[in-house]
Amino acid sequence: MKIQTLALLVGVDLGLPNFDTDLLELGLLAQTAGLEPVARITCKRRAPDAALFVGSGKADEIKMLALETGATEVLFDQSLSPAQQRNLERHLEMPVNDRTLLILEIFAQRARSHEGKLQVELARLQYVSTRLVRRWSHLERQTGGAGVRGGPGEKQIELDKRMIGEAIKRTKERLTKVKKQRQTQRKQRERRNSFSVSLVGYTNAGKSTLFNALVKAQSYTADQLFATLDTTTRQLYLGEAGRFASLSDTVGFIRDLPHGLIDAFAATLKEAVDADLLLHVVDASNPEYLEQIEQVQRVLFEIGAADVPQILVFNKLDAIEKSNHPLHLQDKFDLRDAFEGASRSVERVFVSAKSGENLNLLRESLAVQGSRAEPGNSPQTPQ
Ligand SMILES: Nc1nc2c(ncn2[C@@H]2O[C@H](COP(=O)(O)OP(=O)(O)OP(=O)(O)O)[C@@H](O)[C@H]2O)c(=O)[nH]1
Ligand SMILES: [Mg+2]
Repeated sequence: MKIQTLALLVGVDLGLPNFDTDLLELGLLAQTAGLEPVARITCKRRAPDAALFVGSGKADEIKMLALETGATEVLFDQSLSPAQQRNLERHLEMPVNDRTLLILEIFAQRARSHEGKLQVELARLQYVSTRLVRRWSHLERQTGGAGVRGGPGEKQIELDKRMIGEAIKRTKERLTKVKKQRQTQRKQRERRNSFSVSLVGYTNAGKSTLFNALVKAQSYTADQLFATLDTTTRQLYLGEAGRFASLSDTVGFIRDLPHGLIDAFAATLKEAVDADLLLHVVDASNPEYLEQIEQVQRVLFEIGAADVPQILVFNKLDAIEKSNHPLHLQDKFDLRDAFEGASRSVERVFVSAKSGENLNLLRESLAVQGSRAEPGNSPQTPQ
């Protein structure tokens, strides 16, 4: 039987927007990474303490709470500097990690394709190069050391910066090679000339569930964050438009994605959103849905995909109380209401990917967009 590490969650309110009072997302990230959250503690500070991030009184309180609840690891919702993390570990006498590391860890566990694994490995090496490698050892034990990380963590303590630097260089070279191969494959795909649609959205919004419902494929879905990392593409017939669309399921977005991962996944994401149409899936039952739309729009903006035609799919209609159901299941949504950098309104459709409710409405919209995109360009038309 696998013994789960019990984790104590800590949130420090520095007066920044998006402070998660209940540490719900951190808890879900912890669970996804295989840890069990047993207690939560939050505090307010004007600025982080240079040495411990929190004050020493608070640090003592955290230690007490860990002892009381049996927690053997502490997780911070905010990013810790290497020095703060080290000092905290010394003070609390247990591993201390942050949100960034959790996300890296989940990506490492989830990556399946060769390219995905290399990308995560690169992000991990870059993260590790600024810190003691020791922090990885407990996670390695927990996941049985399998997967991308390879060798045992303890030995890696001896890895000096130069060796990590060399590993970074090698990984980059391998990535370049894999990318070249993929580009060739992609060119072949492009020749098929289908209308390309990509699902994007905050992690856990229901992209894979919708993907499956639309193409009746089996894409991995789970009530976990980042269940999907690799892009999957399937053909979808748009009856009314008389043509095929290629539908791609992609990695989910999240606030404060670690920088290494943004760089690592930017290329994959950019390719995924290099589509004729984006289906931006939103968990409409989540109280934070507006912020989640903002995060997604921001990333799309940053990777230059702000102007790609978009349909907002407000998913999980079945999970919204009947009294809160919208009057119209199809309307316009002004993206500026969620993200100030946006500049347009887009079509919005309410659906339930789970029950299938209103998926016909979405299919109709897809067909309309599909026939609009390249008039007269049916799949039979040779290029
Ligand atoms: N109630 C309800 N739950 C849904 C619906 N669609 C998806 N879910 C649930 O939401 C959770 C996440 O669904 P996924 O399809 O894995 O979400 P995703 O956006 O692909 O997530 P990542 O791949 O992790 O980014 C799962 O537990 C689904 O069963 C829906 O229409 N209604
Ligand atoms: Mg998914």
